[in-house]
Amino acid sequence: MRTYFSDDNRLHFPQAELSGGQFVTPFERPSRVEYVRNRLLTQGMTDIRAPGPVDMAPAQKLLDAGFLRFLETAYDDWKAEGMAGEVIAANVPTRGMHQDRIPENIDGKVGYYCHASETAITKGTWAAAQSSLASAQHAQAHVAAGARAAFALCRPPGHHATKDQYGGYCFLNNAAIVAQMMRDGGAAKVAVLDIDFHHGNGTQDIFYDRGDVFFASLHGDPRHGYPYFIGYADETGTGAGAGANINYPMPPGTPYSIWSQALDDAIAKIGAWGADALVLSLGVDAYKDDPISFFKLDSDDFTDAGRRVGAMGLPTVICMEGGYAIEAVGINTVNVLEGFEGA
Ligand code: SP5
Ligand code: ZN
Repeated sequence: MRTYFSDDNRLHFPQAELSGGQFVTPFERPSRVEYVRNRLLTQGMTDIRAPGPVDMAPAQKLLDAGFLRFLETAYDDWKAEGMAGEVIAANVPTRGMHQDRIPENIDGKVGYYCHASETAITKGTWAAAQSSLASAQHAQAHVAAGARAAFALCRPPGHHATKDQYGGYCFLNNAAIVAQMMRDGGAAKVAVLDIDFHHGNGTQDIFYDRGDVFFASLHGDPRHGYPYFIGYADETGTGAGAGANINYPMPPGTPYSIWSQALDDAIAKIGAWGADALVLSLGVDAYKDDPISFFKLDSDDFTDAGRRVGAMGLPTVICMEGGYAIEAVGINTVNVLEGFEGA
């Protein structure tokens, strides 16, 4: 399987993540994808290519125009306001406040466009987010040209980014944009299967009212884990999208024996729905030693999971999402790819 990967991911590396009331080095850091790249090489998956240029047209079609302008200019606007540090949201529109009036001051604007203040924006964030999307887009083009599957080693990740909000280490929703590109390229029905530990709230948001893109997410129960306010099992889609969204929230300590039942159910539902192409949002933070998650998958389980996804037999674009047990991220990610290829 071919991989697309951009060194420009390194342009995004904030000094600080707000975690437990302290600023820490972000869990989502450049070394994560270096471990994946090295593991790919070790395992002989040496077809690793830099993506060509990003195409922002599909993002502009799917996402909020003001949000895209904000991402592009936020850091410069922040600095122009005389702020000393990185861009971090401090004021957000909560219950009882206006949800639809966008402040002019950058400090207010940041709160409007952010849903999780752990995530900072730096000088290189926009360029890195675009390079991440470029990897996903060129993986999609490779599949459109006839490859069974391709791997986009995306960083920063994307699945928490909505039409108009960043957060959860995500800025542009790579998986969602690729799903739209598959639709535009002729796939009538596209499924996004999200096996990152966290609920794929951004992807759900983008397709919630659409009947042509199915979304399924396996994740930590929002009563116990980020993103906390979304990801419940009763979120099943609306309007034309009714029945095309399925969530599998699971409790702390969930082992592979339970998780894999949810995976099988999601795969069966995607099959019954009649998807003719697949996007896999691949986070490996369901791993037992992940520092910010609470499932108990072992490294071999990721191989088995990859096998089950591969057995669906669909043209597939695999987009990297989370996974923070740094050294194991490489092994677990490549295990999924090897399982997929062996199916
Ligand atoms: C793409 C992805 O996996 N995003 C995850 C975003 C998680 N955001 C919340 C992180 C909370 C970290 N708290 C650390 C507690 C350490 N015990
Ligand atoms: Zn995650």
